[in-house]
Amino acid sequence: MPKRALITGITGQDGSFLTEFLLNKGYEVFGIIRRSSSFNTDRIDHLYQDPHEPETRLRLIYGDLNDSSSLNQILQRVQPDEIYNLGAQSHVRVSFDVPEYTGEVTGLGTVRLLEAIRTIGLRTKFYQASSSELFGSVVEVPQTERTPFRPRSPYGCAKAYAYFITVNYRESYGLFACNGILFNHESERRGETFVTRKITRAATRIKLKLQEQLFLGNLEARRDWGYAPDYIEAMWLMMQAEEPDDYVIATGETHSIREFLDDAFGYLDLDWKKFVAIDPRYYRPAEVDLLLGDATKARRALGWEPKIGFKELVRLMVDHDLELARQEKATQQIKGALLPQRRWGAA
Ligand code: NAP
Ligand code: G4F
Repeated sequence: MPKRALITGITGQDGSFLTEFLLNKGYEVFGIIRRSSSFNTDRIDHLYQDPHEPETRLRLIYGDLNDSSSLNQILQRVQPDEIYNLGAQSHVRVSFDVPEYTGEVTGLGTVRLLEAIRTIGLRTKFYQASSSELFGSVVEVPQTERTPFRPRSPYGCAKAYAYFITVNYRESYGLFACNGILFNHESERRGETFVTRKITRAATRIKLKLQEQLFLGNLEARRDWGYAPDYIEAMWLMMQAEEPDDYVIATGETHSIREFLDDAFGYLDLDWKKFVAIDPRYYRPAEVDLLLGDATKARRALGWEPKIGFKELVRLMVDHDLELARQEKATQQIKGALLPQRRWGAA
């Protein structure tokens, strides 16, 4: 019998890579999706098979982390061996605009799942997508599993609740539950309102004269950026360990937004200073200035280490987005219009 995994957040960056990873390992994968007025399965469409095919190993089910009854029904029906809770309102800047909603989805969504596991009596393993945002205004550099949490946003606070409730269910009910405290990880599938992808999309569109300017917020913040598929492997390794535990997953390198701009625009032979303007609406009421992780524990206990470094990450994202821009340019030449940068919202 193949193992069964249930993924919340399957339509997101990590959900899509995790689905590929688990299907390649022979798992049956069940994903919870939300109803949306437009298609929201772009990242997993290439994996979807005919649901009437007997060989189908990926199935999507409607549900929501804010809806306990849907979660209970799905868990009863699927009886998964492993649950990966990746679903979240995951945008830090947006969490200041919708703090209560972020608390519901990103914080309470976790206890809804854990309670469903407990009350049904499921013998499943549980992975919680914890975040380096927990460290917030950091009290030490680098950050490890022992570094105290000082979250700086409604998102960080919601993730702190989710982290501790996961530990609590492990300690109270003996559940195999682990927290992956993942530092920023990016890819060609990263959401376009996160800073790395916003930069690589804009730089490549500017290169092809599809866009004239890029509006950003704080350029001084520093992040420990890795490549998402490397981090997916770490999630799975945690779930295969003898005992459940919590792990920092990071590259051990930190870079500023400025350095990301240097590398992304530089790779395209462009000087970003000519194109980037500051728009204060992208500032956050409270900023996380510096993140730098120490993944020694994961390296020793799980044998995990990142394969893709900073420069390679920037290049692979730029290469991907340059191809997208070329396709866009071809369409534009037919339509004959210059599209501005999308500037809806504050992200
Ligand atoms: P993402 O691309 O923003 O994906 C978030 C996913 O959550 C989407 O599939 C989204 O569905 C789903 N979702 C949102 N609200 C939901 C709800 N009410 N019920 C069910 N699903 C809901 O995020 P990601 O980058 O893949 O990150 C995955 C997880 O890791 C998140 O929990 C994030 O907070 C955490 N994390 C990410 C990073 C990082 O650097 N990427 C680092 C640390 C932790 P729709 O497509 O329908 O919106
Ligand atoms: O790309 P970001 O929005 O990522 P952030 O806030 O670090 O959060 C991401 O990583 C967390 C892990 O630490 C995850 F838990 C979370 O779900 C998410 O995936 O912003 C990175 C930095 C910030 O300091 C921000 O102020 O970039 C700065 N920034 C500057 N201009 C900008 C912009 N960020 C965004 N999104 N948009 C800008 O225009």
